[in-house]
Amino acid sequence: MSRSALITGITGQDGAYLAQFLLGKGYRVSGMLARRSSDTLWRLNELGIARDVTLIDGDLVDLTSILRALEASAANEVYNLAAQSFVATSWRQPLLTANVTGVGALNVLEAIRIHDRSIRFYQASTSEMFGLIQAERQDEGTPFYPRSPYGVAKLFAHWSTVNYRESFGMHASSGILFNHESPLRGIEFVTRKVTDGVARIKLGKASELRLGNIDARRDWGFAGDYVEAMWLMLQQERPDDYVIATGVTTTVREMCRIAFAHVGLEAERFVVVDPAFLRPAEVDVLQGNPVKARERLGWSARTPLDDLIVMMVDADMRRVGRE
Ligand code: NAP
Ligand code: F7E
Repeated sequence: MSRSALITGITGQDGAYLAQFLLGKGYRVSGMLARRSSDTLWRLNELGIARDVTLIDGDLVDLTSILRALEASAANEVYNLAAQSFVATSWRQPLLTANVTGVGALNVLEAIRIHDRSIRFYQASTSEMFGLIQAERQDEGTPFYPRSPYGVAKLFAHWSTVNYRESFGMHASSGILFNHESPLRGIEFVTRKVTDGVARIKLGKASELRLGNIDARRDWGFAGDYVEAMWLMLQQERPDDYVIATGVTTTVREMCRIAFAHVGLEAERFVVVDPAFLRPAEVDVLQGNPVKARERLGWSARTPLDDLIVMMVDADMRRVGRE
Protein backbone atom coordinates (compact mmCIF):
# COMPACT_ATOMS: atom_id res chain seq x y z
CA MET A 1 0.00 0.00 0.00
CA SER A 2 1.25 3.49 -0.79
CA ARG A 3 2.41 5.71 2.03
CA SER A 4 0.17 8.45 3.32
CA ALA A 5 1.15 11.96 4.37
CA LEU A 6 -0.79 14.67 6.19
CA ILE A 7 0.36 18.24 5.61
CA THR A 8 -0.84 21.06 7.86
CA GLY A 9 -0.53 24.33 5.94
CA ILE A 10 -1.02 22.59 2.58
CA THR A 11 -2.45 25.82 1.12
CA GLY A 12 0.75 27.74 1.91
CA GLN A 13 3.87 28.10 -0.24
CA ASP A 14 5.75 25.10 1.17
CA GLY A 15 2.60 23.00 1.60
CA ALA A 16 1.84 23.25 -2.12
CA TYR A 17 5.40 22.32 -3.22
CA LEU A 18 5.64 19.51 -0.67
CA ALA A 19 2.29 18.09 -1.78
CA GLN A 20 3.51 18.10 -5.40
CA PHE A 21 6.79 16.45 -4.36
CA LEU A 22 5.08 13.71 -2.31
CA LEU A 23 2.51 12.99 -5.05
CA GLY A 24 5.49 12.49 -7.37
CA LYS A 25 6.83 9.90 -4.91
CA GLY A 26 3.51 8.00 -4.99
CA TYR A 27 2.17 9.17 -1.62
CA ARG A 28 -1.48 9.63 -0.83
CA VAL A 29 -1.52 13.26 0.28
CA SER A 30 -4.01 14.85 2.66
CA GLY A 31 -3.95 18.43 3.82
CA MET A 32 -5.55 20.34 6.60
CA LEU A 33 -7.74 23.17 5.38
CA ALA A 34 -8.38 26.03 7.81
CA ARG A 35 -11.43 27.51 6.13
CA ARG A 36 -11.13 31.17 5.18
CA SER A 37 -13.03 33.52 2.93
CA SER A 38 -10.29 34.19 0.38
CA ASP A 39 -9.02 32.06 -2.50
CA THR A 40 -6.99 29.64 -0.38
CA LEU A 41 -6.52 27.03 -3.11
CA TRP A 42 -4.71 29.29 -5.61
CA ARG A 43 -1.31 27.71 -5.05
CA LEU A 44 -2.58 24.12 -5.44
CA ASN A 45 -4.40 25.27 -8.56
CA GLU A 46 -1.26 26.91 -10.00
CA LEU A 47 0.61 23.60 -9.58
CA GLY A 48 -2.40 21.73 -11.02
CA ILE A 49 -2.72 19.38 -8.02
CA ALA A 50 -5.84 20.64 -6.17
CA ARG A 51 -7.80 17.57 -7.31
CA ASP A 52 -5.02 15.13 -6.41
CA VAL A 53 -4.99 15.87 -2.68
CA THR A 54 -7.62 15.24 -0.02
CA LEU A 55 -8.52 18.32 1.97
CA ILE A 56 -9.67 17.85 5.56
CA ASP A 57 -11.23 20.68 7.56
CA GLY A 58 -9.18 21.50 10.61
CA ASP A 59 -7.33 24.13 12.55
CA LEU A 60 -4.09 23.94 14.51
CA VAL A 61 -5.73 25.45 17.60
CA ASP A 62 -8.36 22.67 17.65
CA LEU A 63 -6.75 19.46 18.93
CA THR A 64 -9.80 17.34 18.13
CA SER A 65 -9.74 18.46 14.50
CA ILE A 66 -6.11 17.29 14.27
CA LEU A 67 -7.06 13.91 15.75
CA ARG A 68 -9.83 13.61 13.15
CA ALA A 69 -7.39 14.50 10.38
CA LEU A 70 -4.95 11.81 11.58
CA GLU A 71 -7.75 9.28 11.57
CA ALA A 72 -9.16 10.30 8.18
CA SER A 73 -5.78 10.44 6.43
CA ALA A 74 -4.27 7.31 8.04
CA ALA A 75 -1.01 9.23 7.77
CA ASN A 76 2.38 7.61 8.28
CA GLU A 77 4.09 10.99 8.06
CA VAL A 78 2.88 14.37 9.31
CA TYR A 79 4.44 17.63 8.12
CA ASN A 80 3.51 20.54 10.37
CA LEU A 81 3.83 23.55 8.07
CA ALA A 82 0.84 25.57 9.28
CA ALA A 83 1.64 28.80 11.07
CA GLN A 84 1.02 32.51 11.31
CA SER A 85 4.28 32.91 9.43
CA PHE A 86 4.62 36.64 8.73
CA VAL A 87 7.12 38.11 11.21
CA ALA A 88 5.79 41.70 11.01
CA THR A 89 2.25 40.57 11.85
CA SER A 90 3.49 38.73 14.93
CA TRP A 91 3.93 42.03 16.83
CA ARG A 92 0.36 43.05 15.98
CA GLN A 93 -1.11 39.60 16.78
CA PRO A 94 1.30 38.12 19.34
CA LEU A 95 -1.25 35.93 21.11
CA LEU A 96 -2.66 34.49 17.90
CA THR A 97 0.90 33.83 16.74
CA ALA A 98 1.75 32.09 20.04
CA ASN A 99 -1.42 29.99 19.85
CA VAL A 100 -1.11 28.93 16.21
CA THR A 101 2.64 28.90 15.59
CA GLY A 102 3.69 27.76 19.08
CA VAL A 103 0.93 25.84 20.87
CA GLY A 104 -0.44 24.63 17.51
CA ALA A 105 2.68 22.51 17.00
CA LEU A 106 2.29 21.06 20.49
CA ASN A 107 -1.31 20.18 19.60
CA VAL A 108 -0.06 18.16 16.62
CA LEU A 109 2.55 16.41 18.77
CA GLU A 110 -0.07 15.60 21.40
CA ALA A 111 -2.49 14.32 18.75
CA ILE A 112 0.21 11.97 17.40
CA ARG A 113 1.17 10.81 20.91
CA ILE A 114 -2.48 9.98 21.63
CA HIS A 115 -3.37 8.53 18.21
CA ASP A 116 -0.26 6.59 17.10
CA ARG A 117 3.29 7.31 18.28
CA SER A 118 4.83 5.54 15.30
CA ILE A 119 3.77 8.37 12.95
CA ARG A 120 6.80 10.34 11.79
CA PHE A 121 6.64 14.10 12.46
CA TYR A 122 8.28 17.08 10.77
CA GLN A 123 8.29 20.53 12.41
CA ALA A 124 8.85 23.66 10.32
CA SER A 125 11.43 25.42 12.48
CA THR A 126 13.11 28.58 11.31
CA SER A 127 16.29 30.65 11.15
CA GLU A 128 14.25 33.38 12.93
CA MET A 129 15.05 31.43 16.13
CA PHE A 130 18.69 32.60 15.73
CA GLY A 131 17.49 36.24 15.60
CA LEU A 132 20.25 38.28 17.16
CA ILE A 133 22.90 35.94 15.87
CA GLN A 134 25.39 34.39 18.28
CA ALA A 135 27.73 33.08 15.55
CA GLU A 136 28.68 34.44 12.14
CA ARG A 137 27.28 31.34 10.40
CA GLN A 138 24.45 29.54 12.17
CA ASP A 139 24.31 25.77 12.50
CA GLU A 140 22.49 23.24 14.69
CA GLY A 141 24.72 24.08 17.69
CA THR A 142 24.32 27.88 17.56
CA PRO A 143 22.43 29.32 20.58
CA PHE A 144 19.01 30.82 19.82
CA TYR A 145 18.01 34.46 20.43
CA PRO A 146 14.62 35.13 18.81
CA ARG A 147 13.72 38.76 18.08
CA SER A 148 9.97 38.63 17.40
CA PRO A 149 6.84 37.01 18.84
CA TYR A 150 7.01 34.74 15.77
CA GLY A 151 10.56 33.65 16.62
CA VAL A 152 9.62 33.06 20.25
CA ALA A 153 6.58 30.96 19.26
CA LYS A 154 8.68 28.90 16.83
CA LEU A 155 11.27 28.29 19.54
CA PHE A 156 8.53 26.85 21.78
CA ALA A 157 7.45 24.58 18.94
CA HIS A 158 11.05 23.59 18.24
CA TRP A 159 11.82 22.59 21.84
CA SER A 160 8.45 20.82 22.10
CA THR A 161 9.52 18.70 19.12
CA VAL A 162 12.87 17.88 20.75
CA ASN A 163 11.07 17.13 24.02
CA TYR A 164 8.55 14.70 22.46
CA ARG A 165 11.40 12.92 20.71
CA GLU A 166 13.29 12.54 23.99
CA SER A 167 10.26 11.90 26.24
CA PHE A 168 8.20 9.52 24.11
CA GLY A 169 10.73 8.16 21.61
CA MET A 170 8.77 9.72 18.75
CA HIS A 171 10.33 10.11 15.29
CA ALA A 172 10.07 13.91 15.49
CA SER A 173 12.47 16.08 13.48
CA SER A 174 12.91 19.81 13.06
CA GLY A 175 14.09 21.48 9.90
CA ILE A 176 15.65 24.84 10.77
CA LEU A 177 14.96 26.38 7.40
CA PHE A 178 16.40 29.69 6.29
CA ASN A 179 14.30 31.97 4.05
CA HIS A 180 13.02 30.22 0.94
CA GLU A 181 11.00 31.83 -1.78
CA SER A 182 9.24 31.08 -5.06
CA PRO A 183 6.58 32.42 -7.42
CA LEU A 184 4.11 31.00 -4.84
CA ARG A 185 5.49 33.15 -2.00
CA GLY A 186 2.94 35.32 -0.18
CA ILE A 187 2.89 38.89 -1.47
CA GLU A 188 3.75 40.35 1.98
CA PHE A 189 7.25 38.82 2.09
CA VAL A 190 10.03 40.99 0.76
CA THR A 191 11.19 38.98 -2.27
CA ARG A 192 7.68 38.62 -3.69
CA LYS A 193 6.80 42.21 -2.78
CA VAL A 194 9.84 43.26 -4.82
CA THR A 195 9.23 40.97 -7.83
CA ASP A 196 5.55 41.97 -7.95
CA GLY A 197 6.56 45.64 -7.60
CA VAL A 198 9.11 45.32 -10.41
CA ALA A 199 6.47 43.83 -12.71
CA ARG A 200 4.00 46.61 -11.87
CA ILE A 201 6.58 49.33 -12.50
CA LYS A 202 7.78 47.74 -15.75
CA LEU A 203 4.19 47.40 -17.00
CA GLY A 204 3.31 50.99 -16.06
CA LYS A 205 0.96 50.08 -13.19
CA ALA A 206 3.09 51.57 -10.38
CA SER A 207 5.77 54.23 -10.12
CA GLU A 208 7.63 53.33 -6.91
CA LEU A 209 8.28 50.51 -4.44
CA ARG A 210 8.17 51.29 -0.71
CA LEU A 211 10.33 49.09 1.51
CA GLY A 212 11.69 49.02 5.07
CA ASN A 213 15.23 48.00 6.08
CA ILE A 214 16.99 47.36 2.78
CA ASP A 215 20.32 46.71 4.54
CA ALA A 216 18.95 43.52 6.16
CA ARG A 217 20.72 40.38 4.91
CA ARG A 218 19.11 37.01 4.34
CA ASP A 219 20.15 33.54 3.19
CA TRP A 220 17.57 33.00 0.43
CA GLY A 221 16.90 29.71 -1.36
CA PHE A 222 14.18 28.20 -3.58
CA ALA A 223 11.21 26.57 -1.78
CA GLY A 224 11.04 23.84 -4.43
CA ASP A 225 14.53 22.66 -3.33
CA TYR A 226 13.77 22.90 0.38
CA VAL A 227 10.72 20.60 0.54
CA GLU A 228 12.90 17.67 -0.49
CA ALA A 229 14.97 18.21 2.66
CA MET A 230 11.79 17.93 4.78
CA TRP A 231 11.01 14.55 3.25
CA LEU A 232 14.62 13.34 3.56
CA MET A 233 14.56 14.06 7.32
CA LEU A 234 11.60 11.71 7.78
CA GLN A 235 13.31 8.94 5.78
CA GLN A 236 16.29 8.78 8.20
CA GLU A 237 16.50 5.96 10.70
CA ARG A 238 16.86 8.45 13.56
CA PRO A 239 15.01 11.74 14.02
CA ASP A 240 17.20 14.85 14.31
CA ASP A 241 17.40 18.60 13.65
CA TYR A 242 18.95 20.06 10.51
CA VAL A 243 19.83 23.54 9.25
CA ILE A 244 18.64 23.97 5.65
CA ALA A 245 20.18 26.95 3.87
CA THR A 246 22.28 28.01 0.90
CA GLY A 247 25.17 29.34 3.00
CA VAL A 248 25.13 32.63 1.05
CA THR A 249 23.84 35.91 2.51
CA THR A 250 22.64 38.89 0.44
CA THR A 251 21.15 42.31 1.29
CA VAL A 252 17.59 43.27 0.42
CA ARG A 253 19.19 46.12 -1.55
CA GLU A 254 21.18 43.69 -3.74
CA MET A 255 18.15 41.42 -4.20
CA CYS A 256 16.25 44.50 -5.48
CA ARG A 257 19.08 45.30 -7.88
CA ILE A 258 18.89 41.81 -9.38
CA ALA A 259 15.10 42.02 -9.78
CA PHE A 260 15.03 45.45 -11.42
CA ALA A 261 18.05 44.71 -13.63
CA HIS A 262 16.25 41.69 -15.08
CA VAL A 263 13.70 44.02 -16.73
CA GLY A 264 16.33 46.65 -17.64
CA LEU A 265 15.60 49.08 -14.78
CA GLU A 266 17.74 50.59 -12.00
CA ALA A 267 16.45 49.83 -8.51
CA GLU A 268 17.70 53.13 -7.02
CA ARG A 269 15.27 55.08 -9.22
CA PHE A 270 12.19 53.35 -7.82
CA VAL A 271 12.86 52.04 -4.28
CA VAL A 272 11.69 54.38 -1.50
CA VAL A 273 12.59 53.60 2.11
CA ASP A 274 9.47 53.97 4.24
CA PRO A 275 9.76 53.80 8.06
CA ALA A 276 6.28 52.23 8.15
CA PHE A 277 7.92 48.94 7.10
CA LEU A 278 10.61 48.95 9.81
CA ARG A 279 10.16 46.38 12.62
CA PRO A 280 10.24 46.96 16.41
CA ALA A 281 13.27 44.63 16.55
CA GLU A 282 15.13 43.52 13.45
CA VAL A 283 17.07 40.41 12.51
CA ASP A 284 19.91 42.17 10.70
CA VAL A 285 21.70 39.22 9.16
CA LEU A 286 21.28 35.47 8.72
CA GLN A 287 23.68 33.05 7.08
CA GLY A 288 23.23 29.32 7.51
CA ASN A 289 25.79 26.56 7.61
CA PRO A 290 24.10 23.55 5.95
CA VAL A 291 27.05 21.12 6.24
CA LYS A 292 25.15 18.59 8.39
CA ALA A 293 22.31 18.40 5.84
CA ARG A 294 24.82 17.84 3.05
CA GLU A 295 26.74 15.13 4.89
CA ARG A 296 23.81 13.25 6.50
CA LEU A 297 20.93 13.85 4.08
CA GLY A 298 22.90 14.32 0.88
CA TRP A 299 20.95 17.56 0.42
CA SER A 300 22.17 20.89 -0.90
CA ALA A 301 20.46 23.96 -2.33
CA ARG A 302 20.42 23.89 -6.14
CA THR A 303 19.02 27.30 -7.12
CA PRO A 304 21.21 30.44 -6.92
CA LEU A 305 19.50 33.69 -5.85
CA ASP A 306 19.83 35.26 -9.31
CA ASP A 307 17.94 32.36 -10.93
CA LEU A 308 15.31 32.41 -8.19
CA ILE A 309 14.64 36.14 -8.54
CA VAL A 310 14.50 35.91 -12.33
CA MET A 311 11.97 33.03 -12.03
CA MET A 312 9.85 35.16 -9.66
CA VAL A 313 10.00 38.34 -11.77
CA ASP A 314 9.02 36.37 -14.90
CA ALA A 315 6.04 34.81 -13.08
CA ASP A 316 4.92 38.21 -11.79
CA MET A 317 5.30 39.79 -15.23
CA ARG A 318 2.89 37.13 -16.55
CA ARG A 319 0.47 37.58 -13.62
CA VAL A 320 0.42 41.38 -13.68
CA GLY A 321 0.19 41.30 -17.48
CA ARG A 322 -2.98 39.18 -17.24
CA GLU A 323 -4.68 41.51 -14.72
P1 NAP B 1 2.70 30.27 4.47
O1 NAP B 1 2.72 30.39 2.98
O2 NAP B 1 2.38 31.46 5.30
O3 NAP B 1 1.66 29.09 4.83
C1 NAP B 1 1.13 28.94 6.11
C2 NAP B 1 0.01 27.92 6.08
O4 NAP B 1 -0.53 27.77 7.40
C3 NAP B 1 -1.18 28.29 5.17
O5 NAP B 1 -1.63 27.12 4.53
C4 NAP B 1 -2.23 28.76 6.17
O6 NAP B 1 -3.56 28.62 5.72
C5 NAP B 1 -1.96 27.79 7.31
N1 NAP B 1 -2.54 28.22 8.59
C6 NAP B 1 -2.43 29.44 9.19
N2 NAP B 1 -3.09 29.43 10.36
C7 NAP B 1 -3.60 28.17 10.51
C8 NAP B 1 -4.36 27.55 11.54
N3 NAP B 1 -4.74 28.20 12.65
N4 NAP B 1 -4.70 26.26 11.37
C9 NAP B 1 -4.35 25.56 10.27
N5 NAP B 1 -3.65 26.12 9.25
C10 NAP B 1 -3.27 27.41 9.38
O7 NAP B 1 4.10 29.70 5.01
P2 NAP B 1 5.28 28.97 4.19
O8 NAP B 1 6.21 30.00 3.67
O9 NAP B 1 4.71 27.95 3.29
O10 NAP B 1 6.05 28.26 5.39
C11 NAP B 1 5.66 26.97 5.84
C12 NAP B 1 6.10 26.81 7.28
O11 NAP B 1 7.51 26.95 7.38
C13 NAP B 1 5.53 27.82 8.25
O12 NAP B 1 5.34 27.19 9.50
C14 NAP B 1 6.62 28.87 8.38
O13 NAP B 1 6.52 29.54 9.61
C15 NAP B 1 7.85 28.00 8.28
N6 NAP B 1 9.05 28.59 7.71
C16 NAP B 1 8.99 29.25 6.53
C17 NAP B 1 10.14 29.74 5.98
C18 NAP B 1 10.14 30.45 4.65
O14 NAP B 1 11.13 31.12 4.35
N7 NAP B 1 9.12 30.28 3.83
C19 NAP B 1 11.37 29.55 6.64
C20 NAP B 1 11.38 28.84 7.83
C21 NAP B 1 10.22 28.35 8.36
P3 NAP B 1 -4.25 29.77 4.80
O15 NAP B 1 -3.72 29.54 3.43
O16 NAP B 1 -5.69 29.49 4.93
O17 NAP B 1 -3.85 31.07 5.39
O1 F7E C 1 11.69 39.93 5.47
C1 F7E C 1 13.29 43.21 5.35
C2 F7E C 1 12.72 42.72 6.67
O2 F7E C 1 9.26 39.39 5.57
C3 F7E C 1 13.04 39.72 5.14
C4 F7E C 1 9.22 34.14 6.89
O3 F7E C 1 9.01 33.15 5.91
O4 F7E C 1 11.59 33.93 6.68
C5 F7E C 1 10.53 34.86 6.61
O5 F7E C 1 10.69 35.88 7.57
C6 F7E C 1 13.84 40.97 5.49
C7 F7E C 1 13.59 41.50 6.90
O6 F7E C 1 11.00 37.55 5.76
C8 F7E C 1 10.63 45.04 3.70
O7 F7E C 1 12.83 43.73 7.67
C9 F7E C 1 12.72 45.33 4.15
O8 F7E C 1 14.81 41.89 7.49
O9 F7E C 1 10.63 38.58 3.60
P1 F7E C 1 10.55 38.87 5.04
P2 F7E C 1 11.48 37.23 7.26
O10 F7E C 1 11.03 38.24 8.23
O11 F7E C 1 12.94 36.96 7.18
C10 F7E C 1 11.75 33.28 7.95
C11 F7E C 1 12.90 32.31 7.83
C12 F7E C 1 10.49 32.68 8.45
O12 F7E C 1 10.50 31.69 9.16
C13 F7E C 1 9.25 33.49 8.28
O13 F7E C 1 8.09 32.67 8.39
O14 F7E C 1 13.47 42.01 4.60
N1 F7E C 1 12.39 44.12 4.61
N2 F7E C 1 11.65 45.92 3.59
C14 F7E C 1 11.10 43.90 4.35
N3 F7E C 1 10.30 42.83 4.59
C15 F7E C 1 9.02 42.91 4.19
N4 F7E C 1 8.21 41.84 4.39
N5 F7E C 1 8.51 44.00 3.56
C16 F7E C 1 9.27 45.11 3.29
O15 F7E C 1 8.79 46.09 2.75
